[in-house]
Amino acid sequence: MKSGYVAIIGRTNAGKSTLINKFLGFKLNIVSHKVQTTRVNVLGVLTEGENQIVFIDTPGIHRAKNVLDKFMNKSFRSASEGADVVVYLIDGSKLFLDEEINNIKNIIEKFEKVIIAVSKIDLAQKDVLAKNLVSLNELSPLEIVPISSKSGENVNVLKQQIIKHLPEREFIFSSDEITDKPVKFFCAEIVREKVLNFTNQEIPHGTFCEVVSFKEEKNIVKISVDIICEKDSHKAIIIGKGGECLKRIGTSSRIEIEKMLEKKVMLNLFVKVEKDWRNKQNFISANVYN
Ligand SMILES: Nc1nc2c(ncn2[C@@H]2O[C@H](COP(=O)(O)OP(=O)(O)OP(=O)(O)O)[C@@H](O)[C@H]2O)c(=O)[nH]1
Ligand SMILES: [Mg+2]
Repeated sequence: MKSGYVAIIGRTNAGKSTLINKFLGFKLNIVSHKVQTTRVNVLGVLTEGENQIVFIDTPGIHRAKNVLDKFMNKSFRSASEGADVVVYLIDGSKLFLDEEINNIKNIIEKFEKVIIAVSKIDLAQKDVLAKNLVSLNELSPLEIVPISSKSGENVNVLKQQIIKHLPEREFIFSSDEITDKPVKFFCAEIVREKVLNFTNQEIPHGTFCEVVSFKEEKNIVKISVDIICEKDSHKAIIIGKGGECLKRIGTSSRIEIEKMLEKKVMLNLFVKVEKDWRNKQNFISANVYN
């Protein structure tokens, strides 16, 4: 029997959450083409036969500009420290920067078991991918696996490599568990994903969503979610002309939450302003990381 924690780390937008969803075979984590989508560590448990992989989705590594960023960067470090295997995911479709190669070198020195996965190979031009793979030559991870979560190429190979390096251990979670987070967390995340999809510029990054009420009735679940943003002008954009934007966020969130809960949902959204919340330590500790 093998079981262990596997931290998936890497820069923002490398495709970490997409990869974990692909491993699990369903959408657990929210994903977007915008940077800094994932904000907290989320466990995704994959139990297959005698093996259990507990994936830790982490916020992408990025330069900290505010208190929230610092929290996010701490998350990937704590995930790596508690992990049996660390998978560093790097976007293979763009030429690797020396700075990132140095980062990976440090991670390989610091942690015992590091696998490098080169992502988005479906997008990568052949010469770019070839150059990228050459620039990894000087590193000595356990394995280097080029993958695509989109086409599925080598995702199984990566899974087998991860299992190879897992410790012999009883399962950490029971085999029917899939995550450490409550359903309310995922409801709020789905709404935040739609805000990311339907708004632009700095608005999505300054938005925080919270389920304030969750009432399960016989045939319907009634859910209220607060969308908290940083400025009155942002609130106006999220609501949109005649409430159009909020309506789109609401409809698309409701459809996805209904799919997740397998039940009809009535979703109420409220947009609120908490000025500069990303720099308020108390607000972040009390809300985002509780
Ligand atoms: N073509 C292609 N796109 C991908 C692949 N993997 C991820 N993407 C896209 O890359 C973008 C970022 O994906 P995420 O999974 O949100 O990236 P992340 O690393 O979790 O990002 P953060 O949470 O911000 O750290 C999304 O638009 C994905 O659809 C892939 O293998 N191929
Ligand atoms: Mg993510």
